[in-house]
Amino acid sequence: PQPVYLEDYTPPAYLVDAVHLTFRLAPNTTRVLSRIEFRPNPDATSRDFFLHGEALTLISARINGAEIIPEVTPQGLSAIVPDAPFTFEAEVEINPEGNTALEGLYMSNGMYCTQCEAEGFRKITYYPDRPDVMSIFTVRIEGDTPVMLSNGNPTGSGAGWAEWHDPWPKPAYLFALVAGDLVAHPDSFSTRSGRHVDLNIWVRPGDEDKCAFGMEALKKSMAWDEEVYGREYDLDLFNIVAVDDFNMGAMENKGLNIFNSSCVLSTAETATDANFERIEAIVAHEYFHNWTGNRITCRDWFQLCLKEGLTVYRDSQFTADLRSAPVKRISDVIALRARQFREDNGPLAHPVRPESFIEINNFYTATVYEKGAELIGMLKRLVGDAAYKEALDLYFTRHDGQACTIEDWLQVFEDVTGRDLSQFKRWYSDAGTPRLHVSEEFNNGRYTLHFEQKTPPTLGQEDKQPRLIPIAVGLLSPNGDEVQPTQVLEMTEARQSFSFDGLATRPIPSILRDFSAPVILERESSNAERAFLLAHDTDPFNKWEAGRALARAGLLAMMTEGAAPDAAYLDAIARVARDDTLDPAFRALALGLPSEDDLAQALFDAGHIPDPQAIWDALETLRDTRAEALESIAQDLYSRYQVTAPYRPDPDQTGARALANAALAMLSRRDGGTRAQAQYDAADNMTQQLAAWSCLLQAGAGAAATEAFYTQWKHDRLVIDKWFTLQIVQTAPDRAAEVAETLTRHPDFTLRNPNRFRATLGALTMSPAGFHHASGRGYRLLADMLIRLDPLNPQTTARMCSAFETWRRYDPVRQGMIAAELDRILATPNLSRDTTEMVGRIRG
Ligand code: B3K
Ligand code: ZN
Repeated sequence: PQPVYLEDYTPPAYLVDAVHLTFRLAPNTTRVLSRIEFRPNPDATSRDFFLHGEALTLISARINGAEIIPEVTPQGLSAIVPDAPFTFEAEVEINPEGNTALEGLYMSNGMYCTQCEAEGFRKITYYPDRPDVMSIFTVRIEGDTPVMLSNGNPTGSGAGWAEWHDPWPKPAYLFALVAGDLVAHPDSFSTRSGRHVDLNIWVRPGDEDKCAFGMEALKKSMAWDEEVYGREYDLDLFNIVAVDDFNMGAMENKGLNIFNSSCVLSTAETATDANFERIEAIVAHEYFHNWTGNRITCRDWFQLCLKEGLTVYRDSQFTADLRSAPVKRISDVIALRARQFREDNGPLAHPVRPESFIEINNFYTATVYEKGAELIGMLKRLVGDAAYKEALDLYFTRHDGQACTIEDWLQVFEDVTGRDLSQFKRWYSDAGTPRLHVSEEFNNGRYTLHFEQKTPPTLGQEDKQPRLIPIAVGLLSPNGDEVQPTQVLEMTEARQSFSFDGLATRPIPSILRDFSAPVILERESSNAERAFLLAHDTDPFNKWEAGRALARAGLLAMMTEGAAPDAAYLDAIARVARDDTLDPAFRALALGLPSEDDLAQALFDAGHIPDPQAIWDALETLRDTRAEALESIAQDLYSRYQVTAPYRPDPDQTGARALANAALAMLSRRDGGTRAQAQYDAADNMTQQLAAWSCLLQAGAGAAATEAFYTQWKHDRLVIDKWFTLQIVQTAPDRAAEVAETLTRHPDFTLRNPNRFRATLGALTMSPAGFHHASGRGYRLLADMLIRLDPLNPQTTARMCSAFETWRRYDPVRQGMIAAELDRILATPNLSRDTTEMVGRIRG
């Protein structure tokens, strides 16, 4: 397969004014009749008529009513067409039941549903399947299912049929159809201009009681977008559907969002606090796409970050507003470093706006989404809140109804502020995470920070020009007072210095507050200074960061110098843990430790070859030592932060449970799991139940709970996913692959459900010491399973390949084993384009 290049973009040859679709649903033989009103695009550079189409059986085609015999290839259809507006009609047959790739029209538990982004519509019918072709859709569905839904508003229905009309022009990737035996959890919302909107969450019968929280999240999102961005909903109906078999989290189809059931269904008994937070964020994210993605969409898929970066940024703002802003920021940065920095630092590194791809589905990445969101945050910090608001208003008015580019996006900021953003644009075009080195000087009351930025070369991008980096800095005096409140320094040069005058003593700097830019800060520091910042920094992010750095430094010393667990860390963390003026959720985060993957990278950066088992051992030693040192504090926290009120997944209860369960994890290392067993037996919600079972497994006392959990929940797919995952992540490294392998033979394991695949194989890759075990068993198992999944579901297979992306940091023996597995995957006959591209890029 040939790559597609951004620079080759040309406007569509024909535009579509209207499209009528009729679906005659049947599991193996669905007929799709289309009538498409085309007109030549005055801006086109060619008059060739080509429609995308894949895995379609063409029954007949007509132009202006006359039957034609088009030229058909596996990619699509071409024909000779009039040099004037014309009507194209086609009838095709497709096989939803046989569609295991979950792209296009497919079936999940007897229910018809669609996933069209990015290029799935071409598996439904012949069409110019590109986001810059926007059109008005009218849809008729014929079938024997009780509920039949599509985008927009219902315009009629009867026995065996339903019709829908969406008045808003949209690209084909936002088309959706759902049909099945579904029940609704209904509600409604009045927009601030008085539009009455019916809201529904559609689920399989039996799941009605799992919708209330998702519905509240939807209403909060609708209100928030009006208040903060001035954006109202624009139809009389908003539907959400929960689907069990889904490749990702959810999809923002116009007026008919389709969700992975794991990202919308919840009850206190079946979902954890973390699940609730994620559901709230994803419901918001998909809803926010109505303006950032649907009303204003992308010109081409290279511009994906235009809608995804902005929408992720908007959903983080929403969560920060509803919950705790510092806790959200810290969690986002943990995730950014774990996924995006890792990606940016390896063979899959690519710019936020990529310049070429083979399979676009492989570019729904942490870089496009999460780094894309960081760029919006930086822009806002650079121009200020007021200008940001003005620029967004201009974006919405200027580009409503259009398919846009990053140039359009940056232009509104330039127009509003008069600033030249060409240097900032490098953040979109250059891959790699900048390293920001800083050193300090203090002379006669003048304190100077010398910065140097460098971005390592990435594939195809050897030399990188300096970027515009907003560096938020504050200064503390040695007694803990803030002598310089946060100020944003704008670094534009490769090396640049900034001075602060009139200081009585040498200050302690707090640099990159709130993580003001997605860079790696390199600075010589001491444990004393880190402990000082953990105690005194007024910036919650940097306060947390100081604790994290202290933990990391101690762990690295344990691994490279054979040092004992660091007393300074234990001391400092004890102080934080018992400081009741601090938010419990913050304290729970502060009690977290750097991940195994984070430590592997830190070792590698320091010139060592990481040993996954040694990393795991060091973490275990530190956890044991800490459990001993903090035992009485943990006892106190565990009893004081029990929630006695009825379960609510709100920030207060969530924070209290997080802290109490962090304490329980420490206590279980001392009491063999007695308290955990008691909590397990008494638990009336999944957060408490899962935390307790996790501690029991860790303490080696989980067997009974493992059985009880399965018996209690075997009827609930989403809870059983947790059952698969937790057993694997809580197994000691030498047995993790074995446990995972055994679970792939469990009767409840299936390759057909992406959630179950991720719950099992994804879980293995989340335990690096188990996955990278010296036996190579983890590598073999993953490769075996990817080879089996690929013919069924290329998208999920390809995504999961990124488990191997860090392979170059390991020793030659491990590298050899991984290379052999990658080659074995690549040598598989008929390997999908998705997986071929991913494994090829990783292998290098
Ligand atoms: N836009 C979809 C993702 C589609 C992924 C296609 N492989 C969900 C989202 O970002 O909201
Ligand atoms: Zn999105």
